[in-house]
Amino acid sequence: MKKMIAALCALSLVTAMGATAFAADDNIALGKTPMVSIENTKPEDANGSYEAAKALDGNRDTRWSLTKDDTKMDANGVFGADIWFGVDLGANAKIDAITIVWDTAGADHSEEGFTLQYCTENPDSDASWKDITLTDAKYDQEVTNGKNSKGYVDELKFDEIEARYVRVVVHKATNKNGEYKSEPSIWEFEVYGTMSGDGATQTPGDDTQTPDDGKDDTPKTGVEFPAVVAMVAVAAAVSFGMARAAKKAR
Ligand SMILES: [Ca+2]
Repeated sequence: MKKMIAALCALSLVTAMGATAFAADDNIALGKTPMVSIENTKPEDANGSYEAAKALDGNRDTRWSLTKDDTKMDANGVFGADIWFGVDLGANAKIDAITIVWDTAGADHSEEGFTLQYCTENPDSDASWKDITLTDAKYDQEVTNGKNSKGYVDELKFDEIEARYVRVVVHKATNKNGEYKSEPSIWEFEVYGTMSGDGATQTPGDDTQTPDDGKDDTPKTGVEFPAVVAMVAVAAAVSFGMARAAKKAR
């Protein structure tokens, strides 16, 4: 019993620290709530499923993807214009870098291919979103993810801003010359910074911005689980102490 309590206490301490101790270079989008402009209809296949949460799961071998049918031509003949993918960080955060690991298919991953935007409230209104001005950027760095899947990494830096909602708006889902048309797809969308104040706590139930909140969308990090573990550990320790005290008293 003593060992179990000690283990529970140690686990609760470690998990609680993990939930609240943010360093400046943490990916604070990890496990947060995804936001997308159109619902995903790409069916599960041998490589898994493609819901939006797959671009926030910390695994560069799982991805969010639309289908070619989802990706329409707009009135100006631009394929895939204004499709966006984003994240609700759950609270305001100070951020200064975003890394996008694109799939080989889909959007133009270069400077002209997309815009980063942010806001602190009212994400349903386009008027809320402001463009992020980059101060440094490295585009199209080819990488191999697991299972030999290829990706292109864009490392994007900017002066620190405060934001709760962050998104990448795709201008066209083609290559640089507009020749190859394919659906936008992102292996991983990483946002670097620190949560403001008590922002480590994700707003409970605030998933209204997630059109595709499917079965696997549940954020994989957050404070709810450590909090429960801590409460169980404390309760166990208290009851154990009381039992010992009662035993001594006898
Ligand atoms: Ca992933």
